[in-house]
Amino acid sequence: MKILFVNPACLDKRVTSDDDHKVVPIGLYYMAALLLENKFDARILNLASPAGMDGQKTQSRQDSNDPGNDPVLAFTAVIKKEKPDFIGFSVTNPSRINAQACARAARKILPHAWIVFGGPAPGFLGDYLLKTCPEIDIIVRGEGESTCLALVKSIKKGKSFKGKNGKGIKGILFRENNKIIDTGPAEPIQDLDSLVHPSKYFVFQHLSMSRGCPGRCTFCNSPKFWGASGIRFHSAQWFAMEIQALVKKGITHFYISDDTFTMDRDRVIEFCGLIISAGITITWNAISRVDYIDKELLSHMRKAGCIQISFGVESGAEKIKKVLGKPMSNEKCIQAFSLTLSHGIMPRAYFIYGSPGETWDTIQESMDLLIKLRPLGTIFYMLVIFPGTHLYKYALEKGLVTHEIWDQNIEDLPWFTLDDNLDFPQVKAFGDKLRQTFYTNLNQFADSIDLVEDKSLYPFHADFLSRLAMTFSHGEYANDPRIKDPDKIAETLFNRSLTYSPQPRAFLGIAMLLQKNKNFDQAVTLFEKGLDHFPGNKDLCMGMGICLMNQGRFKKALAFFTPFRNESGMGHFINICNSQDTHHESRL
Ligand code: B12
Ligand code: SF4
Repeated sequence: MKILFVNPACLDKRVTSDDDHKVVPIGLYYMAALLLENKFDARILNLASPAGMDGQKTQSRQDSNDPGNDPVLAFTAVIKKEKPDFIGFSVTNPSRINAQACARAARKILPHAWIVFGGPAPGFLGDYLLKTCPEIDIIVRGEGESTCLALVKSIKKGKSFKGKNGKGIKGILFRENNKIIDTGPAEPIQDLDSLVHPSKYFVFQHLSMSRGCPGRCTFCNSPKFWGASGIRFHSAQWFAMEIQALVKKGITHFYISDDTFTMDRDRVIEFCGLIISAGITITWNAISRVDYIDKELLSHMRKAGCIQISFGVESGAEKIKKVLGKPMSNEKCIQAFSLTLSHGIMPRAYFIYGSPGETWDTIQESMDLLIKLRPLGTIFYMLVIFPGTHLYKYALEKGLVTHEIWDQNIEDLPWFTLDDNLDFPQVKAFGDKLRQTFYTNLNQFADSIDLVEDKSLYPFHADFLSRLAMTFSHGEYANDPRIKDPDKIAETLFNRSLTYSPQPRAFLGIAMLLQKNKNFDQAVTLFEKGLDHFPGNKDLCMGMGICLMNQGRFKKALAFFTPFRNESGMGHFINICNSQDTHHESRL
């Protein structure tokens, strides 16, 4: 029996534009790994990425001959070739339109294939999707592994998953005699470690240690999705093993996607200890809440490779925080941001604007808080509401919306469209003002970083400052017109980095800035210093080689390139050096 799991694209325009929409949901890896372990033929097709996420057994759109930019065409090409018996879509609200289009196409091409929808959108819109999309056979609600395995097994044996008198497989919805049958919630998997390690079969960067969240934010459906039976965790050992397996497959940076990663601090400390004692060099980002952070925890996290923590701050106005169900005080947020930053971890703030009751006064309060938080990264979201959230329920009850809204070609539902006191130009202006406040103050935030005086953290401070400097000199902040003199900020940060510990990225960064200003002699001196500390470092050798080429010293440059002659791109530099007249150089 052939199973094809599909990550459908969000609305088409986003397909190639935003990396966040190309990620295969971790849940698909869990389910596919479980089925593979049970000797089923399971694959994953990523329609959200033209390039594809290419873990083994993951099929990208490019594999499918002629995907072009149309995910539905790419999908049909794959199913015509593969002829799966069971097609399982992982569906979010933004991807439901493409998922439905694929389901329609699949029904025509493979009339007998089972078409199954699971994931966040079907979790709360199951009835609606079954009513409006006759091509869907089954909706899986909530956690998928046990339900999916049971379904596939029963289909393979030709047994009915429907059962009699409602005794079918739990956790599903289906049609029978023009009625929708709901078998009720499935038993949550209590021991997450009993699941097959997805890394056994796939390669990926997003992963999570827990399922569920202690929060009750009114705009979020995650706690409800993962069930009332409480939060469940992988053991620290299982999770560390998963990371180590992925490191062996070449991954060095991870996105730890737990809703609130640090809610069980002792487990996180144990996990960090395992990573540190394994001696692997990795970096990772996490998401947490400002009331689940303390010094000891942060110190462990930093030493285990954590370089960024995102916190949902949402607003600086008490009135808005109340509406959003975020009880954390501004003081608590400020403390958490300063503590995180002081450990050399980049604190990133999520803000929401356009909430019920939002005015220029509440936006001003958010801006005031933003300045006090001094975040080094931010994401500003316009409030959108999804089924399964408290705010959506409120809107249904007040008659502001019906499920039929999802007939429209929209990814999500911005709150302002339901609110007489708000409109798009105003809400957009709120967002623009918040972003402007962040970017125009960012140089000051970067200038005033206060790091803890803990010698064991000095190499990590050096790493942090030089990483941040790179975002100003070459990364995300380098070409943003709202940021004043990013090279100057970068230079200061690189120099500060070197006061903590020698750091190849800092030597390289300063030398590159010097080169940019045609200050080749000083750049060479700095490369030499860097190479004294890190002999044979590839980036420093490359930089030195290029700098020497700029000085016309090709023969000398060649000596820095040749040890890396087999690396991609190096041949180009070697050829240039070889083709130059080196007689001239000997006189230099
Ligand atoms: C990490 C994360 C991301 C990451 C990685 C995304 C990814 N593709 O995994 C990034 C940052 C890239 C991201 C992006 C976005 N995300 Co996001 N994300 C999450 C988060 C925090 C964790 C996801 C996760 O790993 N869960 C753990 C795994 C095990 O669960 P899972 O993948 O959902 O799979 C399980 C079940 O859903 C089910 N299942 C899933 N698919 C299928 C398919 C079948 C056939 C079956 C049987 C079962 C099944 O079984 C799986 C195993 O138990 C969730 C919240 C949450 N805690 O779930 C939000 C969440 C999924 N994201 C959300 C949103 C809105 C987005 C964005 C649209 C944000 C934006 N405005 O740009 C984008 C677009 C994503 C997309 N492709 O549609 C919403 C979706 C709401 C909705 N109703 O649609 C969520 C639920 C957050 C929220 N509470 O609002 N996200
Ligand atoms: S927004 Fe974050 S903290 Fe709030 S309930 Fe959702 S996952 Fe939990």
